[in-house]
Amino acid sequence: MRPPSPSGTPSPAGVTMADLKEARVPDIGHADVPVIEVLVKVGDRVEKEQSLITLESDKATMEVPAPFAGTVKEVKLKVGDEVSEGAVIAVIETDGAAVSTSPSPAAGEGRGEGASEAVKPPVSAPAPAEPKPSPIAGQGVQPGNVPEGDVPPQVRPPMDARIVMPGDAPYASPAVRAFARELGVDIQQVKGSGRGGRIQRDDVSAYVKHALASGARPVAGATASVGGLNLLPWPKVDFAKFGAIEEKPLSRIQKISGANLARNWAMIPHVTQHEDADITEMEAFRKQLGAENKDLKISPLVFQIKAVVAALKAFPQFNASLDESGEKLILKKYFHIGIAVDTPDGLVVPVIRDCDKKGLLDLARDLGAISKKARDKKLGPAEMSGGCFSISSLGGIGGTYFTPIVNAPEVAILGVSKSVTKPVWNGKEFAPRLVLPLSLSYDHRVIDGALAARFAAFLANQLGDIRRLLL
Ligand code: CAO
Repeated sequence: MRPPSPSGTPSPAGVTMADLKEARVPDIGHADVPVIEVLVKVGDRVEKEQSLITLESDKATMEVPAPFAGTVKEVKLKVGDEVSEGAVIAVIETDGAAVSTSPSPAAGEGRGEGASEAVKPPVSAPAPAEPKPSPIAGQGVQPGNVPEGDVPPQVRPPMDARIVMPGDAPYASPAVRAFARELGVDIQQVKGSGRGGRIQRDDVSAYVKHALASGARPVAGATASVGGLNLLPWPKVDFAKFGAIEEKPLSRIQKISGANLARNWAMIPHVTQHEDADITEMEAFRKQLGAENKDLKISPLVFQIKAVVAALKAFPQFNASLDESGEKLILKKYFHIGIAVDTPDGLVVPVIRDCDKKGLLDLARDLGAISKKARDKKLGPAEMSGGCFSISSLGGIGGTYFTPIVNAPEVAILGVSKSVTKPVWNGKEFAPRLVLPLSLSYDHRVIDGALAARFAAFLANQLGDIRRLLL
């Protein structure tokens, strides 16, 4: 019996608005191929070419697309059914446009385009589909998925199913691949839980959930090279099992700086060059300057800023950034220095501008002002941008050397540790000298080791010779 439908109901303009048609399995080159996925259900609206089912032969996985657009009225197959050419997949109520454009070889019989047939009793399946669907250019075999020899030649030309072959490629249907692409997931990374390791939609979802939980990037491609490291997921430990614990959420600053530090550490090939500077004279001068300017805190940092500016002028490659493509170096003609400031909420790096144009006292004032602003949480984004080079001083705290992380897109950073008085050989005897440990981390893509050693030695010379610094 013909199911009730608006089929044949004339529209106000006298055009047929809808009709029930069968979507059938086209010539797939095999008989009795198992259905492994039914991708639509009753009530779904399908577009022409939208996949209806997935079939899986010994050699290939195929998706069978809808030959016309419409609403699914009945699904005739279920997972596990074995089908051959002509089997009815679904009954679809087509819209007016589809009907009016469908060729109708036998007038009134509704034989339409592709492997479809207007519903008429009795519906017998499987039945030979005619006429055969014509191949659609650019569709069907996905490049790289199907080794030429693995698919019987007769399969492809007449077939309207899209084939995905496992081969070396992951075993997944086009719908699952499309889903993975939509989420930016590199399907090569996903482990399939289906039969024979087949990747299912749920596997992709689980992969994304896992990647998000572990903080890893699931995507492939340029920025995805970080995800491409194929890192182990973050260890999931129930710490409470081992003793009392307390949870403390990270501050906003910690979350932001943490994400930046992680990217910079993972993406920049870091090398750290260590050097000692003899700052005996510099320290004597600093104390003198402090005594003369009691209202101002003259931190050793202002001398370091001066020395860094001189070094950046002598080695312009350090006052540079790689552009986004990584193929061009942008050399800067200005000298804005970022200073890492430790605050109760985490690390921030405000920038002191035009350090080349400022004297020691100006720098001392600026440093005092930005570190206070940082600790009072009053720094604006503009005050933390535009830096050329950063200095991270742990000198007030202690320690010998460390490896600071380059503050991208800068290419180098100076770590300063606590100065100590050491016996230093002066050619005749050991003399007590105040020695400042310096740690210069640099982006090895931009800076060679020899250049970094020269930069660090230059810095030490500047700090060691107060006359040079004041020039
Ligand atoms: N060696 C020995 N003593 C040093 C020193 C050094 N390299 N650097 C500073 N000091 C002394 C200072 O002279 C000061 O002593 P006086 O009060 O007797 O003069 C004392 O240590 C405290 O200095 P400070 O650290 O408070 O101040 P600063 O001006 O030297 O530095 C600032 C300012 C904002 C950089 C600093 O307070 C700060 O936040 N440092 C931490 C930066 C940081 O966390 N870096 C890590 C980044 S990576 O996670």
